[in-house]
Amino acid sequence: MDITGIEETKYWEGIGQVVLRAPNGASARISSHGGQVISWTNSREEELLFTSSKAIFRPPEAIRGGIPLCFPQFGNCGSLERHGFARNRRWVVERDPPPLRGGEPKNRASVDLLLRPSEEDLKWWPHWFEFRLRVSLRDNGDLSMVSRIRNVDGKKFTFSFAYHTYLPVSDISEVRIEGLETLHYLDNLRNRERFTEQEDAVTFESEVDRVYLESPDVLAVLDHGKKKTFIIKKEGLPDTVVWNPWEKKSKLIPDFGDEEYKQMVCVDGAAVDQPITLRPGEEWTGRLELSSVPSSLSVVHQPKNNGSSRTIRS
Ligand code: TA6
Repeated sequence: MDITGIEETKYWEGIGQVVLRAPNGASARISSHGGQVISWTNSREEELLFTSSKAIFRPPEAIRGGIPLCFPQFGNCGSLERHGFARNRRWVVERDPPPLRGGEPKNRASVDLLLRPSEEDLKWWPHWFEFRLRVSLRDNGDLSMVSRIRNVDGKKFTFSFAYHTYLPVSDISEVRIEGLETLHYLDNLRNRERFTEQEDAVTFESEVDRVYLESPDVLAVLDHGKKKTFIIKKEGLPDTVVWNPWEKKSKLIPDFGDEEYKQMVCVDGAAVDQPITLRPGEEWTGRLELSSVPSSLSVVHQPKNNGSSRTIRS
């Protein structure tokens, strides 16, 4: 595979990793365990994803950090493991995947990974699928992920999905999320009851575990402490999950440090509230693009007209 900017690292306990490198020195590291992006660094080699110091990088645990892929379900329902099994399976590099609809800009370092269900998976979720993930690194260091899920079964199936994105922050008290104002959300801390966001930004003073519905395709996560803003762009992902476990819940998570809630926030592009149904032969695509820009808190954005035009001044 002669794609510039890609190197496959040696296998460790049978778990391979791929490193993508951009001309500006940015990089992304993807593990075959879970098809998970476990590192994304900028041109100054600063890490732009959070990973717990207690993360376990091998089955049967999902890696606590980076961008776990939650499929075929997000959440805890039925017989499947929480957030589905995709993040806990061995993915393979696909050398010659079917072309992406709409193509992909040239000169990008990218890798394609593929997951198909095992016989064991089919016992728990009896649906044949092909899950193709393309991870790309733009020349400017932005990270792009495209998930394509195809129904290759003889009957329809329904799933929910999330890019469970762990973002590092200076201190959770310095963080505000813009773009979710006025939206309805399901509060996982209050029996998934529906509420309306009253604030002009989401800030954190305690545990937050919410699914914002029909959220815009562009969101901003501002970190005043680092004077940095993450820009999240998504497509095919109507919901946004926001999670910070805060102090009490952190102590109950074995592969998470007691104090680590201060240095992370999950902001997930997701399709959760309205699960997706595919008939045989149909394919769903969910795109996520992350960038990190210098910023101050003086974020100015256009009044939302059709919900899409937003200017973020950095
Ligand atoms: O809403 C996010 C969430 O579902 C939280 O309830 C919390 O469980 C988090 O995901 C982490 O889940 P995990 O299975 O990765 O520990």
